[in-house]
Amino acid sequence: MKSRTGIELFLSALKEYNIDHIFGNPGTSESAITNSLALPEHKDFKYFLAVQEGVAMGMADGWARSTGKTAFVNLHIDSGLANGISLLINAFYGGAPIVLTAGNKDIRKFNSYRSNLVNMVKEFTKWSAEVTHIEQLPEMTMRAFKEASTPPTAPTFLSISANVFDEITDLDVIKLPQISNNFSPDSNSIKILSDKIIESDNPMIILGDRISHSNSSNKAVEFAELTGSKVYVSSTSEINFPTDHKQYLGSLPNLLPKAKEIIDKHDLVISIGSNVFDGFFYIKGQLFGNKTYHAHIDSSASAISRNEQTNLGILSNPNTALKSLIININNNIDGETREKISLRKNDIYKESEKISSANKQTTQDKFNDDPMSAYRLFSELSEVLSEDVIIIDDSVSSRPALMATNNFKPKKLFGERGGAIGWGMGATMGVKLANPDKNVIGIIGDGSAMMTMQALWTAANSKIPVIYIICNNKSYRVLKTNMQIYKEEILNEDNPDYKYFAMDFNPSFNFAELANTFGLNGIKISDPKLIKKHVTESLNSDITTVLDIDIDGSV
Ligand SMILES: Cc1ncc(C[n+]2csc(CCOP(=O)(O)OP(=O)(O)O)c2C)c(N)n1
Ligand SMILES: [Mg+2]
Repeated sequence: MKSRTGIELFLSALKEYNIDHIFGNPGTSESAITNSLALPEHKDFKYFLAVQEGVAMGMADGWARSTGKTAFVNLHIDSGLANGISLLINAFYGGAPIVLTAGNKDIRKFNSYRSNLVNMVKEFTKWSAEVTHIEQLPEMTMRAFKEASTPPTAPTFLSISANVFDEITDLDVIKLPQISNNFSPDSNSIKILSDKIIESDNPMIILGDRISHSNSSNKAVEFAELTGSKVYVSSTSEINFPTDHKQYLGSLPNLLPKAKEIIDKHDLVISIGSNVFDGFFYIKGQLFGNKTYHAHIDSSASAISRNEQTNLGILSNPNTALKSLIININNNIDGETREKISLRKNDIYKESEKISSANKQTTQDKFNDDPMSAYRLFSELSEVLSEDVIIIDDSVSSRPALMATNNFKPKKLFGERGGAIGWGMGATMGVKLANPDKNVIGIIGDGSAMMTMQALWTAANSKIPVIYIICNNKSYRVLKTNMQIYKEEILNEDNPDYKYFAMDFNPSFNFAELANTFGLNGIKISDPKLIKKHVTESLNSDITTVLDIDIDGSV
């Protein structure tokens, strides 16, 4: 076997694991990497330089979510890693398959401000380890990729001591195993749940992002229609169910009493690929009472009965479980039950129509507001969005307006996970790199955009043509709406006096001018009538456009 350096072995492993995009920001501890990447034999690696680590993390997250493949990020030692951790948190809670690495100081210089990088990221990675000897490199690199890509997918981390890259080895790359994640549910549990569904008077489904991750949206539609269930989503950032479907009733409220009010109306709730409930504020109580039978199907064992009372847990790929349930129900359901389901569906259609009418009314009421409302902005946008466009939603408090004025099909929108702001600027470019032939529009709050504004430099440097729509409401508006919930629902104040401390931007940001300084196309818009024109002109452009749109920030 031929001898080579650790860095050459590592780059061969990346090739073996189908990595050709590298998102990163290097330092001296990564000299071996940049030294080798400059060689002609490695020209097939596309390196995307981010000038702030959050941008690299956002790009990797967007790319991984859109391709379903494992993304690779390399950051610099403790300092660079620290900058990346904020958006690593989003990737971790969202389950994005990402292998993150950082170079560390030579293990032989142990006492020279050498940090324990693994300790820094342990909380937000599925698996993390340090490679201190070249003999460990093949196994640990393979393990990092295997852990990241097998369900539940998540980021993993390798700290690599500088000596490892320079040492010589005759070891070879270890291939990744072929692991099917198409695992089937237990047939007895499927029988129990099918019977419960057939007996139920008003079943409800709660879908989560592992529906989208397992490409189960079509099966979820078939299942909802067969069973006549109401469909809610909970703590999601993907489109798991077509939002214009007549059985779709939106997001489960994230305040416990309001979510419980909905749950209590159902004799059967089936959570599928879902975290079920993730309310931010603590409110005493349990989501499920004893009158509701709660079944949970998931590929993540830890998601089942994580907090909620659960009567039946089914560990399975959601797609396979839904297929089995559909077959089982079809084999056992009688004509009378089918009739009952069909009547029940008419009631659900009426409920969803009521939601659509209320959304239309709000849009109409706010249509001529000055400054323009988020509803007007997205209603104008809806007229120029085709099936061909992918949306990155980091619109924060403008999200309800986006969802009220537009319908989305699975894989047509990727949303922010919650946690850290700053995700959307990088994620928009990551999704574009994954879909070079599609138009990708990032809709981003001004506060979130400002966190990772350095992304515009990467858009210019790496020539990644996307469209950013910045919701310039001149504030951290969501902090104001959450302050209202805090005072009313948590502190139970009778006559709350709202003082929105440290939530306004004065001066406000001029994103159009910022874009222009990077040689990009920056346009400031205050007149809603200009939105369609500018969006249309920006589609298919070979240069990034920033549409900086002034919208109302009042609460
Ligand atoms: C890294 C990080 N810092 C601070 C916060 C707290 N935070 C959550 S939402 C938010 C404001 C978002 O503002 P913006 O993007 O302008 O959207 P808007 O609320 O105005 O719609 C802030 C500061 C956070 N989530 N993450
Ligand atoms: Mg804002």
